[in-house]
Amino acid sequence: MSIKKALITGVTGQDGAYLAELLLGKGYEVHGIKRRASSFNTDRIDHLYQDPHVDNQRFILHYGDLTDSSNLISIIQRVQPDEVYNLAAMSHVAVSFEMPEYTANADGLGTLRLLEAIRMLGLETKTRFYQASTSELYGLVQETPQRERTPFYPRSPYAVAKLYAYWITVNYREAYGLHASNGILFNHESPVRGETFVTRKITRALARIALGLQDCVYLGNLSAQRDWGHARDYVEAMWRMLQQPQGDDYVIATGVQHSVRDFIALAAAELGLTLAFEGEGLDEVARVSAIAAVEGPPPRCRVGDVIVRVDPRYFRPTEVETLLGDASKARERLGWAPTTSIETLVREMMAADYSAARRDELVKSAGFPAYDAHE
Ligand code: NDP
Ligand code: GDR
Repeated sequence: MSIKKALITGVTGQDGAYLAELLLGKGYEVHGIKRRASSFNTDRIDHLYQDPHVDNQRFILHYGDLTDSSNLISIIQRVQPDEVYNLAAMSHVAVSFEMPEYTANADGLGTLRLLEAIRMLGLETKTRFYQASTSELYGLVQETPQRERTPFYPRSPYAVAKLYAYWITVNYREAYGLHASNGILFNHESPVRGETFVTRKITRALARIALGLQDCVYLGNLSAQRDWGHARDYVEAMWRMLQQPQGDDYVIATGVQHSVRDFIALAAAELGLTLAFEGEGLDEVARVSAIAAVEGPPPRCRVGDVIVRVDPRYFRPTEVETLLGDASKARERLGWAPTTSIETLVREMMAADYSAARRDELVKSAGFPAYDAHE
C-alpha cells in the first residue's frame, strides 16, 4: 500500500505543528507550506525537522502563500496530496479590523485558490479537503449552545472572510463532488498558542510578573466568554473528518464556557496567587489578594499589587461576547470527544511559560539584556 500524503497550509502555526506531528505519527508523508520571512519562523515545527539530504524524508516544507495561486497550483501538482488541510490564515480577529482587505484575500480567496487548484488539476476524486472554519462565524449568537445548524452572524472582517471560505467549501463539495469538510472549531489553545491571543498573553505575562520581569499586563474585555479546548485534541478531529466516507461540517468544542476573568484567576492560582477583581470597564483591575506556597521560587509580587489592568486599545469595534459549542454530531459520527479540561490546559500552558520566564530571568541575572517582546 502506498504511503498517504498530506499537505498542510499554515504548518508553522499552532495547529499546523500539532497536526504535522499527529500525521507523521500515523505514517503519512507530510508536506507543509511556510511563508518566506526575514527571520526563522519554524520554531513550532523544528522538533519535526528532517534533513532533506537523507533518504525517506517524510516531512517536507515548501515556500508558499495563500495569496499566490500559481504557487499553490505548482505545489499541489508536485505533491499530489491525498489530503489537504487548509490551516493558513491571518487568524487574529482584532488585527483583521486593521487589515480587512488582506484578511479577505488570504482567509477568503485563499481557500478558493486551493479548491480551484484541486479542481483544475483534476484531483477532485483523489484529494480530500479540510477547511479551518471557526466559531467566530456565530459572532452575535443566535442560539446557545451553537451547533452546525445555528445561523451565522459574523462580527469581524476575519469572520466575514471565514464565512466566504466556509460556503465556498460547501459549494465545491456540492458542485464538484469534492470530499470537503468544514471543522467549525471553537477556541483551542496550547503552550505554542500565538503570544497575542488572550490565553497565552495571560499565561506568559503572569509568569513574568511572578518572577519580577514585568509589573502588570494590559488586557481588553475581561467579560468575554469562550469555550476553550486543547489544540492537540482538536487536530485529531480534523483528521477524523477526512477519514469519513463523505465530506461534512462539524462543530468541535468542549461544551464548557469560561470568561477571560475566570481564565486569569485559574492561571494565577497555578502560581499560588489569588486575585481580587475590582471595578468595571476601564477601571477594572485585578489585585493580588493572597499568596500560597507553591513549588519553585516564591513570587516577587506582593499582596495588594495590581497585576491586570484594562486598556481600551484591546477592545474590538464589534465584539463576540459569548461562545459555547455543542459537539454532539462530532461525538456521534466521528467518535470524537475532548480529553483535556480547562484546568489541565491552563496548568500545561502556565508550566511552559513559567519555565520560559525562568530562562529569561537567568539570562537577565547573568547580566545579559532580558528578552522582552511586547504587542
Ligand atoms: P496561527 O495564527 O497559529 O497560524 C496561522 C498559520 O497561517 C501560520 O503558519 C501562518 O504563517 C500562516 N499564514 C498566515 N497567512 C498566510 C498566508 N497568506 N499564506 C500562507 N500562510 C499564511 O493559527 P492557528 O494554528 O491557531 O489556527 C489554524 C487555523 O484555524 C487558522 O485558519 C485559524 O483561523 C483557524 N482557527 C483557529 C482556532 C483557534 O482557536 N486556534 C479556532 C478556529 C479556527 P506564519 O507562521 O508565517 O505567520
Ligand atoms: P478570539 O481569540 O478572538 O476568540 O479568536 P482571542 O484570544 O484573541 O480573544 C478572546 C477574547 O478575549 C478578549 N480579550 C483579549 N483578546 C486579545 N487577543 N488580547 C487581549 O488583550 C484581550 N483582552 C480581552 C477578546 O476581546 C475576545 O473576546 C481566536 C482565534 O484563534 C481565531 O483565529 C479563531 O477563529 C477563534 O479564536 C475561534
